[in-house]
Amino acid sequence: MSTVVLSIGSNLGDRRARLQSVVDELAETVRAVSPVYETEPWGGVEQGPFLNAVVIAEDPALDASGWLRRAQDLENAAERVRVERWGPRTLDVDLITCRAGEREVICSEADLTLPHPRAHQRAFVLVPWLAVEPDATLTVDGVARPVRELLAELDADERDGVRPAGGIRG
Ligand code: PH2
Ligand code: MG
Ligand code: MG
Repeated sequence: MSTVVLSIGSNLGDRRARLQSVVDELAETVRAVSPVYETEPWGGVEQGPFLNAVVIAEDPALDASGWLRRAQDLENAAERVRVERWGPRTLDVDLITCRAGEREVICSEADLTLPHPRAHQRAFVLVPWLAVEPDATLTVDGVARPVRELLAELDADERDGVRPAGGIRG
C-alpha cells in the first residue's frame, strides 16, 4: 500500500481540463483534491501563469517507481508538450512525497528523488497541499518539517504569487 502526494500543473492550452484529466484518470485511488490556484511561474523562465493543484492518491498495487510511471502516463495522455526545463508545459505531474505503509520513501535515483528536492521552496506546492492536509510534514535535509512552517519561511512574494482559482471535480 502506498500513498503519494502529487503536484499537478499546467500553463498551456486548457489548463483546468488538463488538471481535471489527472483526477479523472486516477479515479478511485484519489483520496483528496486541493482547490486550484493560479500561480506565478517559478524558476526564472518567462512564461504564462500556471494552474496548480495537489492530489493525494493511494494504491495498494503501486510503489514509488510505479507512481512515477503512472505520472508519466498521465503526462503522455495529456499530449505533454515541454519546451525547456522549468518552461511551459501542457501538464506536469510531480511526485512530492510517497509513504509505503507508515514509512516515508526516501530515494535518490537518476529518474526519481523523493521527497521532491525543491518542493519546500515552492509555494505553488505547499499552499495547495496544506489546504487538504493541514498537518502535513515534508522531509528537508533529512528532517521532517511541518509544511506550515516551510511555507511561513518563504518570501512573501513567493506566497502572494499563489492565488485561489476555483476548483476541479474530486
Ligand atoms: N512547474 C515548472 C516550472 N515552474 N511554476 C509554477 N508556478 N507552477 C508549476 O507547476 C511550475 C512552475 C516545471 O515543473
Ligand atoms: Mg514540475
Ligand atoms: Mg515534472
